[in-house]
Amino acid sequence: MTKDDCIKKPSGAAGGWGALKSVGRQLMGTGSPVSRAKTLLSLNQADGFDCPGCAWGDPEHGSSFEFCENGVKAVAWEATKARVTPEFFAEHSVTELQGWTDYDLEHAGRLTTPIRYNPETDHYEEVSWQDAFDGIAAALNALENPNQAEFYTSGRASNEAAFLYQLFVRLYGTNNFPDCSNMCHEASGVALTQAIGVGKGTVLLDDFEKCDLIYCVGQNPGTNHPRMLASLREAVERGAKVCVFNTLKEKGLTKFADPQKKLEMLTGGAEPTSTDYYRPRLGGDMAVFRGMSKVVLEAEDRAMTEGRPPILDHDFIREHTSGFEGWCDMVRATSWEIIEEQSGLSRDEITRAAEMYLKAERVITTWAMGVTQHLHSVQTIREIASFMFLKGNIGREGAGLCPVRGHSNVQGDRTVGINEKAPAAFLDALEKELGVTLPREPGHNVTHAIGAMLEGTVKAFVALGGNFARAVPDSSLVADAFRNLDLTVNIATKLNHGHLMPGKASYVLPCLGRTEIDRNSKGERQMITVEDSMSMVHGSSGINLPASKSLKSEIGIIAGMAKATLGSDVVNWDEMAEDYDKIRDMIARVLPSFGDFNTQVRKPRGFWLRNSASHREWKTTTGLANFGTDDLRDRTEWQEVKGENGKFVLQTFRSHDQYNTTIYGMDDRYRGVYGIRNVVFINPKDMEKNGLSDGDMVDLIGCFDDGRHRACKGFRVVPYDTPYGCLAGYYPEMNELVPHQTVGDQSYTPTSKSVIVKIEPHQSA
Ligand SMILES: Nc1nc2c(c(=O)[nH]1)N[C@H]1C(S)=C(S)[C@@H](COP(=O)(O)OP(=O)(O)OC[C@H]3O[C@@H](n4cnc5c(=O)[nH]c(N)nc54)[C@H](O)[C@@H]3O)O[C@H]1N2
Ligand SMILES: Nc1nc2c(c(=O)[nH]1)N[C@H]1C(S)=C(S)[C@@H](COP(=O)(O)OP(=O)(O)OC[C@H]3O[C@@H](n4cnc5c(=O)[nH]c(N)nc54)[C@H](O)[C@@H]3O)O[C@H]1N2
Ligand SMILES: [Mo]
Repeated sequence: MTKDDCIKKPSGAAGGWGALKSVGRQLMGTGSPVSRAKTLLSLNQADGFDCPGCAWGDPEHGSSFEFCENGVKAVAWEATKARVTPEFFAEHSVTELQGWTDYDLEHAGRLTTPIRYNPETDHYEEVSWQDAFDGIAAALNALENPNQAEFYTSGRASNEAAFLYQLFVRLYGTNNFPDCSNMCHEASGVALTQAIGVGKGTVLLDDFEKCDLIYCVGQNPGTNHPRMLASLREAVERGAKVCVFNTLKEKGLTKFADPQKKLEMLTGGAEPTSTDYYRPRLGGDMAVFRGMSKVVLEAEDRAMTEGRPPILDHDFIREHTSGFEGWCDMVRATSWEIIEEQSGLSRDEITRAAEMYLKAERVITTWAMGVTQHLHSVQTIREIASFMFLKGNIGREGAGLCPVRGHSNVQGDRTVGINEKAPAAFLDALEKELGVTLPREPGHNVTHAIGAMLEGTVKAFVALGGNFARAVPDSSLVADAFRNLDLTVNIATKLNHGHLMPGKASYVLPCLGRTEIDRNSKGERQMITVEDSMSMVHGSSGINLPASKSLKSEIGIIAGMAKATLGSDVVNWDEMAEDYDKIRDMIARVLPSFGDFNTQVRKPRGFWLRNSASHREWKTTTGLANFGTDDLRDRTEWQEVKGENGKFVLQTFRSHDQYNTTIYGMDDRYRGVYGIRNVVFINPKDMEKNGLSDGDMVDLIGCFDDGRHRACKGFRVVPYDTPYGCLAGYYPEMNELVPHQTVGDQSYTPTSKSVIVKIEPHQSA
């Protein structure tokens, strides 16, 4: 492919034949298409397995086959026939594998046996499970202090695995629980806990069928939550408004051809997924919502002077909220000038977007990483919540707040205790259950763990899934720190770069995936559970034969490590691993909201984990829903640089062919990019100003001033419909440019959507 073949005009709508073709390719890839098709038919079915693709909810009365390109890719990725065997590791040294791309490592296939790094030969070698467990236990027990170990979790782990893992880690003696959520929706958790007393969304999938307005902010469902497109499209079809705020014009948010609709597929039709589309600047959403609130308050004032009925829900505000007056004063005092400058939208545009709110009775606001990965994300989400309180758009049918989660069980993992500062009530209940004292000192999140690694105070790193070293900011700096560790342990399905930075003792422990049958020693099938973005908890059991006979379930691996490290005096680990019902029983004793967990979860589609805010009960400091208390920032990153002097604000996001650090393929179909990932999307006016032409190769240089040179070299310029001064490019490659020191206020989330960079002509050396 020549340089110019890489970029084409994106054509057609999201979904449709393009998605089906891609699915076909996945099915026809390695392995038998028939068995793959069978696997796909079990996706998100009451008696099948939960799709590892994303955390979007499942419809109550689902069609027989919930189609989604994202899910198909995730399933095909796991169900590959390619295998990484001990022979593979005998052939390739770790140093050699470090030179492979993310794409090539993933495509090597499924891990098959436990392996241990041999520093003398620089190769991984097969090890027995018991030797692995004993080696890990010896290294963990040799540490002076349990706080020298970090226990990372990625959000695919089931409720049962995550609960058992936190039990092990807390009994071992630390609260160091960095997890992927720290880089993801942490700001939603923090802001919603302050505002409504629960760090989760308040809507169910049904509410999308009943609302008359959806604000969809800072997310790209066409790629990342394709099943959400059906909800948006249905909303538009029944006459509801869908108003998008996204820095880029994302294809899925304009039109969607539903592959489940046969006629549409035949006629090549597609229906809109939004009615209104606004493109704010990076980091401009707080200003957008502040502006919309101003419009609502002004409309209320007019209604009052003109003797018309009020627009605000005064009963809700009086009975249910705190801080209304103070917040209103702040909103009124904010000038349109600063709102327009920060948001990049005109007063007219913001007024139009807010007028829908004046008319709507039931409103849902959804958001994802475009909102959560900035310095002032917590304040932005508080502002969104405050705006929603104005008309009581929470805790009633068809209305509410909906952070759209990433990993399929990232929400559940937090619920069952993956939390570096777990609520006291949870720790109290756990202590009562176990009859022991547990550590109370807050542990490390991802940002703290990175800091401790760079300082050299961390000695051991254990990962329940994920790809920490590639997913974090300053990834090569963090990778160097890994090499000084005494112990690294990775529980994983497939090989990734995080496994190739061995410390003194290193193990990779291969586990069963979601799609695979999990049997105990008696041959009985086991089920795990997950919680989706809408707090629905349901069972999941795989249907494929395991990729290798030597695999263990995540639960089996955790139990093995725990037993070897701690013994079985407090918890009978073997018993738990033998029967997951026992883990669920313990979860329900510690977290009463799970009720009769084992019975409830066996009902088709599972059960809803009661959410106090959805019932207008406010478990906040004031006992009420809290209006925001923060003003807009003095200056956003965009205001700092404004695209002047070759400096820009960069967002790092996902292409259509990746799952976080997993690179399925090299295309980004909906954005018209084929065969390459080293691209930077830029506004044509910025190109002109900087003397750049389509196809030029440039270097991106980080501007954070701490003496470290941050660079991504040799990136192709792609003219794109992004606001001037705002660039975009793919993660994880661009993590080299994200400084680990710039993190969200109160959330500690790396600010991956507002990185200040310079563009320079490409220099090859
Ligand atoms: N296929 C696939 N599915 C996935 C994933 C995947 O990698 N691949 N990842 C999963 C995970 S863990 C997560 S967290 C989710 C992520 O789901 P998303 O949040 O959709 O992920 P991103 O690709 O980071 O996209 C961010 C979107 O926000 C917009 N944006 C960026 N900054 C701003 C801003 O300041 N304001 C506004 N209004 N918009 C902005 C971008 O243009 C982009 O459309 O998806 C999950 N599902
Ligand atoms: N610059 C930038 N950085 C970001 C982001 C961004 O938008 N921009 N997004 C952030 C976000 S939202 C997230 S969630 C993180 C993601 O960070 P992580 O969750 O750490 O990364 P993943 O790429 O999802 O992890 C993939 C690996 O998980 C393992 N795996 C897959 N399935 C299973 C399983 O069932 N069990 C086990 N044990 N292992 C499994 C495989 O080995 C695979 O290689 O990255 C964050 N980093
Ligand atoms: Mo995420």
